[in-house]
Amino acid sequence: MPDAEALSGAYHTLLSAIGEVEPRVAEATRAELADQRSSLKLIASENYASLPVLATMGTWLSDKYAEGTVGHRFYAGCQNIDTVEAVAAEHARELFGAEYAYVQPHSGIDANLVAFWAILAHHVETPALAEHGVKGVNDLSEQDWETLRRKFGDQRLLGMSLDAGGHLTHGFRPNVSGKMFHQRSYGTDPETQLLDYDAVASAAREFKPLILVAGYSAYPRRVNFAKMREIADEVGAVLMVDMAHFSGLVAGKVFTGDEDPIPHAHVVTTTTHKSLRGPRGGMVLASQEYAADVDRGCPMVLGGPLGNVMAAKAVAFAEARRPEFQTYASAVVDNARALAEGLMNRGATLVTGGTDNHLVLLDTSNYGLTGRQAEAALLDAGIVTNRNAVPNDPNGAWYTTGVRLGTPALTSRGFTVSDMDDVAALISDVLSATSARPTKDGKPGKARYDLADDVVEHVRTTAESLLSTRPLYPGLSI
Ligand code: DSN
Repeated sequence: MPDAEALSGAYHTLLSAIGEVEPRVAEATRAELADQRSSLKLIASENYASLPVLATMGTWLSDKYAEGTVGHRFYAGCQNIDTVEAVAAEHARELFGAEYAYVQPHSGIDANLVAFWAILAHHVETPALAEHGVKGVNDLSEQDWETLRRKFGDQRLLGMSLDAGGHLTHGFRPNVSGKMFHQRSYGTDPETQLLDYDAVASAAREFKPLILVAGYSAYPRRVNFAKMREIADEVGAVLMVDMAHFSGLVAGKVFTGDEDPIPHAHVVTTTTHKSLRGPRGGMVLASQEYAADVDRGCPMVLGGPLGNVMAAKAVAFAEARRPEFQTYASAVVDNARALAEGLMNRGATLVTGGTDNHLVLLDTSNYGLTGRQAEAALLDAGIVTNRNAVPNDPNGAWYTTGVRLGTPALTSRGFTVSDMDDVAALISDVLSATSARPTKDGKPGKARYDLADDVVEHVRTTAESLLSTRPLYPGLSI
């Protein structure tokens, strides 16, 4: 770690410079640190980046336009952006053992869009151009271009259903991916709530997708990517894995062999800020076969790459290549298991009956609460979570019947297995003491709830003492 005291001075100077221009922004920035320090952050998709990663984002690398790729830019003077992008990609390839890495995407959605277009380019556009004996789409006649456009819109994608833990970008209607593709979902076994590979295979045989998407944002178990590749190969599909949630566990060598998507998938996407603990952003990893098509990501679907964020990705990947990161990744999983056990020992029902990754999906119906009520009551007590649908959720995606809890952030703060049991006790105290408030016509309410002040007080005080032993950015006096 850098000298936090010296960095404190730098941050004070920075915040007063910001405050001279817009005090409300300086104040909100200070307040965010105070909030993060004083709450139990259990949002499975969040983390705390290191101070070097955060500091790397605040530089003039932000000021340069660099559309294109390393060495092939649409603007002059990109030599330094070339350096940071190449370093980030080199670290990413080494960290994940990938043939090719594209570090420009600004988010997970952007990374998925790049991947979708690369796959469409490779399997739809390139063959069409070859068939017409032309090099680019501009060389096609108007009629042939119309035919190609229809072909783009006629492709199929098979992904995990939202309530089983899939992600919106895996072909669902509220996202552009649902408008780009004909989509079908595979779910989980109704009894075990575990991924049913035979059901995935039958859906793939029947639907014959161009793209089989594996990966999740709320499934508390590991996936066998070797099996998913077998299914993709059998039906001639491209296997795309969205590892946004668990890329830190892949980087940290907790998910290896069949659970490591890199050797099995054609294309892998991720965010860089979740379990991977980097800056907010995205990335695509691919076999060499797809490299040229992925490289067209900007300006195909992305705006100008963020040089400062690519630099921060390079720093974060360098951190993740250190042996300590493997210790961290193992601790994330141990802590999730301890949290799950602590909750179940106190009577909670968890989707799939536990976890073997970084997250736990708690079914709130046991407490007579919707996910929304549980999320809000926990927040009152200083425990930050997010509501999440459970399989076949009777309350839909807005109110839901679950809360998702993840351990990457608290593990970064140094929380241990025994701390996680304390956290489970606090969650259980809050949910057991919360009751759903009925609506005016006496029906069970989905949003409002009652929670006694003394319970809030007790949980907040206990959480504060737990948090004080695991300070966020120790030594940083802001
Ligand atoms: N927002 C991320 C999550 O919370 O899982 C995924 O988009």
